[in-house]
Amino acid sequence: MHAHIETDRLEGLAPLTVKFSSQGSYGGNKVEWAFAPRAPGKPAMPKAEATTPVTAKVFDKPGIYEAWLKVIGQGKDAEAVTHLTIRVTAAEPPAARPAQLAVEGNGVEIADGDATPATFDHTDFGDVKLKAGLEREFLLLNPGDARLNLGRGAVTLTGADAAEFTIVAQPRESLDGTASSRFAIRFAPKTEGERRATVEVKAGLRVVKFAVRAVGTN
Ligand SMILES: [Ca+2]
Repeated sequence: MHAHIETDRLEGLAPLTVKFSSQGSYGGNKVEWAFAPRAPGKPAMPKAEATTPVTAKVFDKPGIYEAWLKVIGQGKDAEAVTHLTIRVTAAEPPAARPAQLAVEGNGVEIADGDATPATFDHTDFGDVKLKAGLEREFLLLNPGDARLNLGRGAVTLTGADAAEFTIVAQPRESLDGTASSRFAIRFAPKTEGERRATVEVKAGLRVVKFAVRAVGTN
């Protein structure tokens, strides 16, 4: 009597499915399969999980396992047992996402190239009294995993009326993965009327540009 295990693999990433066959065994007319984490010493075969010549087992978690086969014949003590080791390793963690640049106003993402200022994302400052001025905060985010390097003075203003808008607070010079930092723009009208400017946020080659608008009122 002889017990012999054939497998399609002996190791792999979790969850690992392994096919087992008792082909090569002889002298018996029944088989039993059992699987358990490898234990020190001389462990006994655990409770049978399958009784077919061919079976499959899914090892969900990383670890070292023993697969057991018992071949059972007729008569007392007519059996043979063997086991082999299956190694299941942890799946690779997902690849780190590169640094990314995103801007939010009032909790709403402002898309790169947005040329239509709106009150709901604070890009439209609305009516602002002469000499009063109004400050609006924006959030700069790095939704990636790698560090985002902004450098000094990452936020700039351009456009015909840029002189009436001022960056009063710059974001931090670098943002770790998933970190954020605020910046603020102040509008202080010199005369009545609509004013427009373009905000540019730059982090290396990554740029987000969007329009802001305000109206000076008496
Ligand atoms: Ca818009």
